[in-house]
Amino acid sequence: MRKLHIGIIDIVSKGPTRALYARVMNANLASIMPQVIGVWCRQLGHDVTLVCYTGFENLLEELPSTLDLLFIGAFTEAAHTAYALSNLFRARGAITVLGGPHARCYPEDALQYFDYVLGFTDRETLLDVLQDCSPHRPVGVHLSADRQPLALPGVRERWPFIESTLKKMPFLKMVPMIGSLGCPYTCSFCIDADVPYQPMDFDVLREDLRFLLKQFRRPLVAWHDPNFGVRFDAYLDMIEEAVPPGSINFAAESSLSLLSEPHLKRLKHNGFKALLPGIESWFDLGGKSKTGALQGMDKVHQISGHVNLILKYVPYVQTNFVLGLDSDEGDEPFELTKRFLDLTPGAFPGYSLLTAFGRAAALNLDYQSADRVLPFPFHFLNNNQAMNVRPRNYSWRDFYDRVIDLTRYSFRAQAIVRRFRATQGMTSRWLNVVRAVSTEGSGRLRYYKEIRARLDTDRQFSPYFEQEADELPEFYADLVRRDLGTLWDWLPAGALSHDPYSYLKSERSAASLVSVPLRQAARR
Ligand code: B12
Ligand code: SF4
Repeated sequence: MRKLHIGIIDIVSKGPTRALYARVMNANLASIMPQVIGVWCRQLGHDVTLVCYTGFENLLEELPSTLDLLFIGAFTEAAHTAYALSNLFRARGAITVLGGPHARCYPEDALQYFDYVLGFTDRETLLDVLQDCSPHRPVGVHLSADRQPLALPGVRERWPFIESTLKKMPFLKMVPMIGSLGCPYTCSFCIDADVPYQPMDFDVLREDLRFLLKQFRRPLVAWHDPNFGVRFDAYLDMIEEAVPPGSINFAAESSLSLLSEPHLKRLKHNGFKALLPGIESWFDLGGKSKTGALQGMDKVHQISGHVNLILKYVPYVQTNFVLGLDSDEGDEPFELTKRFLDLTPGAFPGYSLLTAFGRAAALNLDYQSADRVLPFPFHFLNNNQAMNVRPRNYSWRDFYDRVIDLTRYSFRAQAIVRRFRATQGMTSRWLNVVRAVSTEGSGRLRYYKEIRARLDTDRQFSPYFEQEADELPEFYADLVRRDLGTLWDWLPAGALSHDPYSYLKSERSAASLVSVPLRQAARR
C-alpha cells in the first residue's frame, strides 16, 4: 500500500468560538477513537496529522493541503460542521470518512456527504478503507465491524495525540481512558443496550496508569466507559496494583447501583473525584438506579440519601436527568426534581431533553412509528438545544414553562450558594459555580425562554413544533449560520434537513442499511 497523507479531525466544537469556557474545557471533550485511528494508521506506515477541533483552530493551516484521506469524528450536534468540512476537503482532493456517534446514529444521511461512513470500527475495518481509498460519490459506502473492537491502543500509544490536545488546556487537563465497552444492562433508550459488555486488556490499563504518572505530577483521568465499574473489584484491584492510592485523580460515569458505600470508600481511597450517575426519571428507568418499583417522592428520598452518601466520599457529583419522558405527566416530575435539589444541595443537576438520536436505540422506532419525531436540524440535537420527540403528556408550551421553571430553580443564586457550601474542594466548588453562571445555567435559561416566547410570537414556531409544517423556522437556520461561521459556505445544499424517519423506513424496507466488506461491495 502506498504511504498516504492522512488527516484526522476530532470535532468537539460546532464552529469557531471565543468563549472562555470553551477555551478552558473543550479539549477535555476529546474522543478516544480519532486518536486510535491515528495510532493504527501510523502503525501501518502512513503520515498522520490529528487536530482536536475546539473552535479556536484554523483547520486549513493545521492540516496539510495535500491530504489523501480525511477522517472526521463527530457527534450529531456537529454533523453540519462535519458535512461542511468534508465538502471543503473533498474540493481539495481528499477522500473523506465519517466515524463516531453521528455515523452510528444517522448513517443514511451521512452517506450523502462522505465517501465512507463507519459504524463499529476495528483495525480490519480501517484496513479496508485504507486499501480501497477511492471516491464513492454521490453516495458513500457504509462499513461496520460485526462488534466492538476487542482491543484498542492505550494511553502510551496514543500519547503523541493526547499530548498535543492537552497543550490546548490552560488548567484542567483530562486524559481520556477506556476500561470497558458495551454494558450488561439493557436500558431501552441507550445506544449500548444491545452491545455486549467487554473489559479492555488490564495489562494495557495498568501500564497506561504507570506511564501517566511519569508524565504528570497528579494526572486526571476521565474514564469514557459507558458504565464504569461493572466489574468493580477487578477494576479497583487493577488500579491499586498499578499506582499508589490517590496518586491519580479519576472521573467516571457510573450507575447508582454500582455505588454502594463499601465501593465509595474504595473509590475515595483511589482518588475518584467526580462521578456522574444517571437518575433519568422519578417514574421510570428504575433498573439503572436500583430503586426497583420505588416511584415519586419515595424514590426522591432514597436517591437523595444515596447521592448525599456519595458526596461524603467524592467531591464532585453530577446527577443526570431526562426531561420529557413518556412516564412523566403534570407538575409532579419537575416538582420532585426540585425537592431532590433541596435535599441534595451538593449535586450538580445535568438535564437532558428527551432526544431520539436516529438508530441509537430500538426505542426510537416506537417514537418514529407513533409519528412523534421532529426534523430539527442535527445541529440542535445535543440534549438541550432541541427536543426532537413530541412529549406524550405535555403541550410544548407547558413543557417549556416547566423546563424554564426547573432551570431557574436549579441555578438561582440561592441554589448556587447552597451547592458551593455543600461541596468539598475548591475545584469542585468553583466548577459548579462557573457551570451555573455560564452556558449550562443562565445560558440555557435564556435560550429556553426565547424558545418559549417564540412559541407564542414567532408565526413559524408553533406549526413546526406541532408537525403541521416542515418549514424550518428562520430562527434555527440563523443559529446554524452563525455557529458555523465561514464553514456555512461549505455546507452542501440540502444538508440542513434530514429524514427523521429513515431508521423506521429502513427497518420496514427490503433495502435496509447494509454494510459489507469493501471487496465484496466492489464485486457487486
Ligand atoms: C464517554 C461519553 C462522553 C464523554 C466523552 C465524549 C467524547 N468526545 O468521546 C463526555 C462526557 C465528554 C461526553 C459528552 C457529550 N456526549 Co457523550 N457519551 C459518552 C458515552 C457514554 C461513551 C462513548 C464512548 O466513548 N464509547 C467508546 C467508543 C470506543 O465506542 P463508540 O462510541 O461506540 O465508538 C465506536 C464507533 O462509533 C467508532 N468511532 C467512534 N468515534 C470514531 C471516530 C472516527 C474518526 C472513526 C473512524 C470511528 C469512530 O469506533 C468505535 C469502536 O467501534 C456515550 C454513550 C454510550 N454508551 O456509548 C455518550 C454519547 C456518545 N454522548 C452523547 C451526547 C449527546 C453527548 C453530549 C452532546 C452531551 C451534552 N449535551 O453535553 C456531549 C458532547 C461532547 C462533544 N461534543 O464532544 C450521545 C451521542 C448521540 C449523538 N448521536 O450525537 C451518546 C451516544 C449518549 C446518548 N445520549 O445516547 N460524552
Ligand atoms: S446502564 Fe447506562 S450504559 Fe448501561 S445500558 Fe443503561 S444507560 Fe446504557
